[in-house]
Amino acid sequence: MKKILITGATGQIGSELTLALRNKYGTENIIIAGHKKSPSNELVGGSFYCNFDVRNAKVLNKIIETHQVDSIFHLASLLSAVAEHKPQLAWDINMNGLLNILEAARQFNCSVFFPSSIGAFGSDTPAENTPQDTIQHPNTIYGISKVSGELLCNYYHQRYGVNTRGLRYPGLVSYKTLAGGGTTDYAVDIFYAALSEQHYLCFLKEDTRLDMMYMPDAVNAAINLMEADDARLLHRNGFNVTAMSFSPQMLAAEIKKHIPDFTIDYDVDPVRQAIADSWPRHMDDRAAREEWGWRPEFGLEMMVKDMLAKLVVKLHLF
Ligand code: AKB
Repeated sequence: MKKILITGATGQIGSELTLALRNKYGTENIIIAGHKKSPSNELVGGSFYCNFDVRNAKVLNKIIETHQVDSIFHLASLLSAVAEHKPQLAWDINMNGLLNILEAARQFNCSVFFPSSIGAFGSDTPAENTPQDTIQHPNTIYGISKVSGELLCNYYHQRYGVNTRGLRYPGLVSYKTLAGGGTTDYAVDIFYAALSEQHYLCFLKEDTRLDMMYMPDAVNAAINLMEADDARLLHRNGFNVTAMSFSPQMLAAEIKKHIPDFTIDYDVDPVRQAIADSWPRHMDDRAAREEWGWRPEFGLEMMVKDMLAKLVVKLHLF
């Protein structure tokens, strides 16, 4: 990877992946793209920033050609809950955006990273130890776009030799940028509420256990997969990766160890609850461990401690 384009750079993953890639590959070699949200000064940090919609293939191709991009981290997409409210728009952005990226990659010989999700599974997938290769019948538009995205990336590799690689991310917890429109967003919101009000009203049921990961591990996973030796990869797209599995009740109990007055109540949102109920509780990520050395650093305890420490500084609560 010499010249890297990151789409969706202002989002939850993008805002941290950009900084990590910049540290590793140099400011001048990172081109960041956002659309709806303005980038912070920290995010731009001397890199070239462009504002464009990934559905605009002409602009995308021009950026890739002008900057001689050879690798694309394609993060721009609508998340599960917001997609359920705007299914046609979600399909348009998630699928046509990806198709434009893959076409550009084919034309300009770029590698592509595509983040899939636990959303690529459905209710008839085994929820415990969810295998790498298993039934994928999601019943959300987000999940359908993710499983289609995995297949499309595989197709571009087989048919055109495009170096596509991707992960199935679980819910991601981070302090720099809020998630937005996802089903697992509660696991970020809860920290802000715990610190500011010592109380959180959760939109998922207390025992809804899902795979989760702290952002530093998510960022490392993306970079390590893209740098992995091609000869070792039996899979390419949709690698299961997980770091922990917890429910709102379990997360609240861990936060309470640090904020003893913290309490949680539940006001369940039926749309997000139905989505969560169709997702795995714990994926088997052995393929990622064996094929490119996946190994997460953060478990629940370490993550909660780090999140609280970082947010205390961010929110000036000391
Ligand atoms: C969401 O909740 O939509 C995402 C995801 C798990 O893909 N965080």
